[in-house]
Amino acid sequence: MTASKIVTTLAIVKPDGFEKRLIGKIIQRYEEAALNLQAIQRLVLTRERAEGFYAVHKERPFFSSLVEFMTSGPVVVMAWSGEGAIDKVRDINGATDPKKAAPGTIRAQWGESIQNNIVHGSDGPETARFEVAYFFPGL
Ligand code: FUP
Repeated sequence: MTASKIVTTLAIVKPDGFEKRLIGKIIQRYEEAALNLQAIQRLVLTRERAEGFYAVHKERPFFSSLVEFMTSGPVVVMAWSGEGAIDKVRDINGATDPKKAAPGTIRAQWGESIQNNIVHGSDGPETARFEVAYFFPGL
């Protein structure tokens, strides 16, 4: 038997998702994928905290606009665990560009642009560890 591996990933409802009142629907999608909510917080990111979170993108042309957007309103940060949690959240979220996201995904349904794409999900095990610890150092 293959041993199952429980992992924890970070998901964020971005300011556009908060403004559209999608928090409940987004949580429902992750729960329907048998993921378990480990931690959740509603907060408004400071510029410094948003810059630190997206530090890997700091040389990219979209960085300042992205930080501006992520600090423009409340976000909901959540840690979700389960088998394959990282991939499950990314599959449910859909491709970065809502126009390219598969039908039925969160971004296809509600995203408006590559930047204003409703949700974030960690993109791999290392990123997930960094991102979960960034918001929930106790986990
Ligand atoms: P994702 O892993 O799907 O969140 O996408 P990336 O890590 O490639 O990008 C992180 C965030 O940067 C995206 F959610 C939105 C933003 N971004 C832009 O604003 N413009 C771009 O061209 C690419 C990404």
